[in-house]
Amino acid sequence: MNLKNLAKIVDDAALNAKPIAQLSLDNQFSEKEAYEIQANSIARRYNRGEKLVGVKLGFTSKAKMEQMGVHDMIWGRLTDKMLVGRNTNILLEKFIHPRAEPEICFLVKKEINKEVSMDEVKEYIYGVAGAIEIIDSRYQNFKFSLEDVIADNCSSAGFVIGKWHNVDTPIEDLKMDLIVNDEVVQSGSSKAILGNPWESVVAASRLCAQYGQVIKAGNYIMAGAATSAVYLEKNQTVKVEVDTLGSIQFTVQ
Ligand code: OOG
Ligand code: MG
Repeated sequence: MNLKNLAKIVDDAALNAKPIAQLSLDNQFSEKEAYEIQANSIARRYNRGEKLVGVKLGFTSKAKMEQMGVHDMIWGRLTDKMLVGRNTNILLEKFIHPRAEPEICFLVKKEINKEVSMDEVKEYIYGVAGAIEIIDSRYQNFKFSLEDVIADNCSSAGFVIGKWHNVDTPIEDLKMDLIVNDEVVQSGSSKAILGNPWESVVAASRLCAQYGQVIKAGNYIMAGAATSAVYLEKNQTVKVEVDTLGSIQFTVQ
């Protein structure tokens, strides 16, 4: 089994918006190898001119772990091409079967190149914002093992960031609603994210240090969803409202 070949398979699937069979059905690979596949697939994006702009965490809430049937936290990479502007349209045909989920995003102030503790984490962060993540598993029926989803860059496909707020803005227990065409379809609290979304920054620092990934100043860290994700359809207006952080929205065309 060649990890580079598997990386090409997931990358092509993302590029062409064509679903693939789970890699783990025909290949046995470890979690560590899954991260190598991810790194190789993202290297292909860098070769096409995409830039790393941050990292995301996945399965930081019970709601997400239960929805997807997995048991552990994962991390993936965000590139500039995935950043979606607020109030813009996304084209459904660019994705396979996209879903949206409510998140919190952090803007990094000081390079994170080691595991940081909860006591010092705020020194590394410039601001916090509400956010929406668009995930789009490259696997048929959005079904995968933990190794599969890691190899597939944790389903990352897009992210929309709300207005930035000061790092001292309380974010430990904010109501987070996912609203589609004026109907609340998911409702939760930021507390669902590891008990406190700041724990996601600590976890990102630990996981990235473990895999040798530096998180640079100016990069984003997506904390992971507070609720289950919902499928997107044409002509939807998708909005996330995060209590004092405000709302973020986009439309689907
Ligand atoms: C994997 C990505 C999980 C989150 O916020 O928990 C994730 C998936 O659900 O497809 O982004
Ligand atoms: Mg997410």
